[in-house]
Amino acid sequence: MSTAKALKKVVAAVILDLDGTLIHTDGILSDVLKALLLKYGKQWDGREAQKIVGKTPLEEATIVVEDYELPCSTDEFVTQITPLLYDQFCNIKALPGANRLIKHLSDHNVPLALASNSPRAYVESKISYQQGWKESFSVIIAGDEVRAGKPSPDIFLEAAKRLGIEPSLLPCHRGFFVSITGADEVISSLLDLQPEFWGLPPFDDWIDGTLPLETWHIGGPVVKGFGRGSKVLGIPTANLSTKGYSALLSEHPSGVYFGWARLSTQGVYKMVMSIGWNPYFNNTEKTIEPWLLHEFDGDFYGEELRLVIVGYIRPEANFTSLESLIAKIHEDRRIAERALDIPLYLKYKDDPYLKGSSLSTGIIHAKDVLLVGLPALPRFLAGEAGC
Ligand code: ADP
Ligand code: RBF
Ligand code: MG
Repeated sequence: MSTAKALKKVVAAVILDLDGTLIHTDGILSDVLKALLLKYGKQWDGREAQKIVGKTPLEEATIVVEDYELPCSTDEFVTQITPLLYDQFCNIKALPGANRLIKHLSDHNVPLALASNSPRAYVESKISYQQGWKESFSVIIAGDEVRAGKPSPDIFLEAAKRLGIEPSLLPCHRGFFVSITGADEVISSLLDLQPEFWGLPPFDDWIDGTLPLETWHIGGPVVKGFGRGSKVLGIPTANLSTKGYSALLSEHPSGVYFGWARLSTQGVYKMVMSIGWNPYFNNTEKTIEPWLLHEFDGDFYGEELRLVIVGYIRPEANFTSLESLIAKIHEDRRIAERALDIPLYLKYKDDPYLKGSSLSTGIIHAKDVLLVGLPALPRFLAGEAGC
């Protein structure tokens, strides 16, 4: 029996985290905190966003009240922020890959639980705006339904109990933990999760090395980059400024994408692009770098460039040599070039955004996906789930 088949037999359930895993909560949380802190004459600088996503309201309030030295108690802060948050839950977007994962697991009858540190009422409200989610989870467990929230294992133990599975199969004992923060498998987004790696049914929506996405747009004048695309790699990239795109960039994960590009005076071209930190070069800034798959006579800095992103190829990676980075980018080019001839992707060559006048935008990160009931781990997530 293959390892995957052997694993499949022992997968009992999947437990998913909500905030930052399935939904993009940072955005609304930042907006609400910004508005509330202004009332206290303070300016929200966004640094705490990562620190507080996934915490209980009281934990969140404690961090903000202390960090910003607010003249109110944490309870008062919770009372003030709660209605503001409720008003915004309808605006929280599902993270890329979330709907796909939930539908896939539920179509394959994999028992699914949602375990969130948020209070029950928040969880119910947040997921009520996400179509089909409530019915997909056989167990929903919230922070106020257990003695201690994550990182304590209580919430997982309770989820296991309600799912009717052996607590010994939990990650804190024998299962696996998939996370962006360091675990058995570290992924930068749900788009990179390979269920078959964990003995779960594989996704069947990849087409010739590409994953179709709900399209999103980005545009602006071509700006100067580090000047090494053409010079060092022989691969020119028409960089777009990330200014004004922070929400979009926090919503979509770093990685290699492809789609169509319009240069205002020249036409529409196939493109493959990298969004991220360029780990090979250790950049300290995120860049948006489309490579237009066409030979141009010269540069076109300053010209307006619009992109419609139609699919995903792979996460950003580091490489042991410049040659292997270049070879991989050329492989990305071949994949994109071929895929864009498929009607599914070809049709977006006519996307109104490429012609229209308004510049709108539309980017992930996954945190914790708990795969319960897999065999013992060689290396365990000490501290991750508090076990
Ligand atoms: P920089 O670091 O300034 O972005 P690059 O070497 O990556 O430098 O790219 C330089 C410029 O090359 C782009 O901004 C664009 O004006 C031009 N260019 C020429 N051909 C292409 C192409 N096929 N795709 C993208 N940019 C191109
Ligand atoms: N840089 C990386 O460090 N890792 C990558 O995986 C990576 N993939 C890329 C894929 C494509 C399609 C393109 C166009 C660029 C990629 N780059 C990657 C970015 C490359 O390092 C960058 O364009 C140059 O450093 C020029 O700034
Ligand atoms: Mg460039």
